[in-house]
Amino acid sequence: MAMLSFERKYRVRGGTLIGGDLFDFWVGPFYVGFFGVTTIFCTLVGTLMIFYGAAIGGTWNPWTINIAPPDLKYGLGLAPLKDGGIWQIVTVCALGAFVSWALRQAEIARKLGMGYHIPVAYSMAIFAYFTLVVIRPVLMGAWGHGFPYGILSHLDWVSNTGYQYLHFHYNPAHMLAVTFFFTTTLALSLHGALVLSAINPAPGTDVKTAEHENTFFRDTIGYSIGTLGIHRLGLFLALSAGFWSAVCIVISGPFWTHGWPQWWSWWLNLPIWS
Ligand code: 07D
Ligand code: 07D
Ligand code: U10
Repeated sequence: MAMLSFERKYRVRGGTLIGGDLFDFWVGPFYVGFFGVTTIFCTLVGTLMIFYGAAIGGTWNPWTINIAPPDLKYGLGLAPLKDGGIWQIVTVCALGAFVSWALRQAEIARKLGMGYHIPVAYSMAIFAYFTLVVIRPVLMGAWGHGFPYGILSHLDWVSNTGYQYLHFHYNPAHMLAVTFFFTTTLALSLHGALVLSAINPAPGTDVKTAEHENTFFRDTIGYSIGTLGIHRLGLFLALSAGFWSAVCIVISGPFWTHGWPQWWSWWLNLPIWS
């Protein structure tokens, strides 16, 4: 079906989760919907607060702008605006915008009669962020454990937090997350390369089919996961990377306070060695 006639067929009202027909329209290429409005609203307020924080923060250098979380002394309470309150408002706006975006994806999927795979997948990223700025700080008793909003300052936070546990690479959940990230890129490069090699061959040669793709991997490694299977695997790998990332940081502090290398002493303490 030509794109234009397809668009005429699906760009119709219905399928919204909330708001009925109220925001059920498009602006240029963008679907609006109730959650498009809440996305725009939260993004605007959050961005304005970042600009306000930058204005009183003494630098307009984009790399060094820093919106810091409150001092630990404020615990889980509200902090004064200029002493971490901006960070708290930005966090609420960010969560509002991210969740709105996921729900807007869900509405668009409903309109198109598609599955909810994309909003579910994106929710894993939101979950990782939520773990960093809500779940872990709440478990540790202070918003000050969240990470600061700034391009370089958030890197400082990651490095400092890592070294608080001496050697973050020894965190077993971090190992799993890193391995899933690496495997995701391996899978995507194999998949991208395989598809291009089959359906975009040299000029003058025939386009190949899924049979060729299956056969390539049977010949190489003895097994082909199949054309649908590779997408299931890719989604699983990527979601696992995000999931184990959230796990690796939420256990650091709330459930393990020593250095991560020490965690492995269970291995040396196994009775089989004595
Ligand atoms: C390519 C899609 C496009 C998205 C982009 C990001 C902003 C921030 C805000 C000045 C893959 C847009 C950026 C809106 C501007 C202000 C206040 C996605 C693509 C281009 N990080 N991080 C980056 C965020 C955390 C870490 C870059 C966000 C955790 C390390 C960018 C979050 C930890 C490195 C960025 C977040 C952590 C980075 C490129 C939220 C563990 C780098 C991101 C909301 C996860 C790299 C200077 C990218 C870099 C980098 C954004 C959280 C670690 C600025 C929005 C606290 C080690 N992070 N990050 O391409 O170059 O993502 O940093 O959680 O080396 Mg980060
Ligand atoms: C949180 C981003 C969510 C984003 C959202 C969307 C916008 C809109 C708009 C573009 C989770 C935002 C959207 C703003 C933009 C437009 C238009 C993603 C998030 C919702 N580490 N480490 C990880 C590696 C070391 C440490 C995760 C590798 C050191 C700490 C991952 C190495 C020490 C933390 C990872 C390495 C250390 C991590 C990050 C190598 C430092 C975390 C991915 C090769 C000395 C963080 C949940 C992630 C984490 C994390 C990888 C090294 C510390 C597995 C490969 C040894 C403290 N590290 N790390 O989580 O788990 O993405 O966060 O050395 O907190 Mg690590
Ligand atoms: C994949 C695929 C595949 C494809 C694909 C893709 C995966 C096989 C078929 C897709 C992949 C790619 C295209 C490759 C590149 C992608 C990446 C590398 C990923 C990273 C992406 C980016 C960096 C791009 C990011 C861009 C974004 C997020 C777009 C930004 C847009 C907006 C912010 C607008 C969003 C619109 C909204 C929220 C609603 C509509 C709103 C408006 C138009 C604005 C006007 C507002 C209103 C009308 C609402 C009113 C607002 C109110 C009332 C608030 C007022 C408040 C006040 C305070 C005033 O597998 O198949 O190929 O292509």
